[in-house]
Amino acid sequence: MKDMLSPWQALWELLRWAKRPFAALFPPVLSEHADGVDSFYMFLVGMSTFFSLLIAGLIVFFAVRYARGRKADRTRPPESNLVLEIVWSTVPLVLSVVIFFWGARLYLRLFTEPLGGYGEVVYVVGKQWMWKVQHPQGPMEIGALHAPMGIPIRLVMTSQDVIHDFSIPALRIKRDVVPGRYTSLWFQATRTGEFPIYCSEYCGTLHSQMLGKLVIQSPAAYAAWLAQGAAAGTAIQAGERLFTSLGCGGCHGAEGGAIRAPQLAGIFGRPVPLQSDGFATADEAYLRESILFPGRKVVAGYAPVMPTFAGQINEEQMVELIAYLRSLRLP
Ligand code: HEC
Ligand SMILES: [Cu+2]
Repeated sequence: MKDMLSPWQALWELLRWAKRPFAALFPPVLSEHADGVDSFYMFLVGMSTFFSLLIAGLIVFFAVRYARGRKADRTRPPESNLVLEIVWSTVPLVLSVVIFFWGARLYLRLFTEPLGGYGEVVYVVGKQWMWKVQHPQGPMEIGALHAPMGIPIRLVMTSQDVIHDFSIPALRIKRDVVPGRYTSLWFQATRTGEFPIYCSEYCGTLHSQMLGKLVIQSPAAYAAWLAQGAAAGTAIQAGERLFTSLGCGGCHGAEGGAIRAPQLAGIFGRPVPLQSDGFATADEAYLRESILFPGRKVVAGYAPVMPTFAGQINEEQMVELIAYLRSLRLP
């Protein structure tokens, strides 16, 4: 029994084998997720092909067999067939349930934090017509995303203007990038190389030129690249400069200013008690809202005196501020 494949594994092996001749038609496969998506796709195409051929074949078969003038038995037309009805109800039911759970599994994995957490968070800001990528501990890149192989990378994305869509075919991932909110994706590349990035939401005149390249490096090469870029200034450093120049430190400073304001060290990921009862989790969306619309969620025990910074900070500066706040650890 031990050496036998489970039905699931057998199906998996069959799909793997069936995918091979079509590999040239697909983008390169850069992650386990991409491989899983392809298997699912092959299953759907295979199933549709099977039933299309079956139905087309039966149409032709019956058309020929019962064509006018043909000698066929037309005396006892069947009125019902219980077995047939059960079969044609059960088979589609089972198949649609399989499709649902298989698809849901792929989808959920894409939106659930991997065991062991993310290795790094990278901020992506889309704007007409380019991708700006901010590495908290490294440089800002335009139209490129460097990432290490074998490490789960989380992308936190937003747009400066209209809706864009960050799409990396080799990873089989894409997601809308929407002004005014953060969306995220994650991936773990299984090999090194360069792969195209596209915008796949029509976003104006130069949409077709809103391209980028994903550069997957070995962890050592990536660390070297990051360190070299960091020399020219990191997102965290830019965020710290903004924190000073916008006067945030006047209230949130370590010594405490004239106005009592919450300590921001260690804030990221923490539950924050709110004046209006309940808690908010200090994630990227909460920090952004706290800075642009401080009145919406007031921290319990503080007066709503923080001024709004809406209109003073663009989305790139916002992710720099967030990267900085995120880097503040409790002493
Ligand atoms: C005039 C003083 C003042 C200034 C300037 C100020 N803040 Fe605040 N901030 C507050 C106060 C008071 C609160 C708590 C009440 C509230 O939630 O609005 C707060 C709340 C916050 C929170 C939520 C904290 C928590 O514990 O959940 C964040 C994040 C924040 N500020 C960031 C900033 C940043 C970034 C800047 C600069 C761009 C800034 N603040 C400038 C007074 C200030
Ligand atoms: Cu776009």
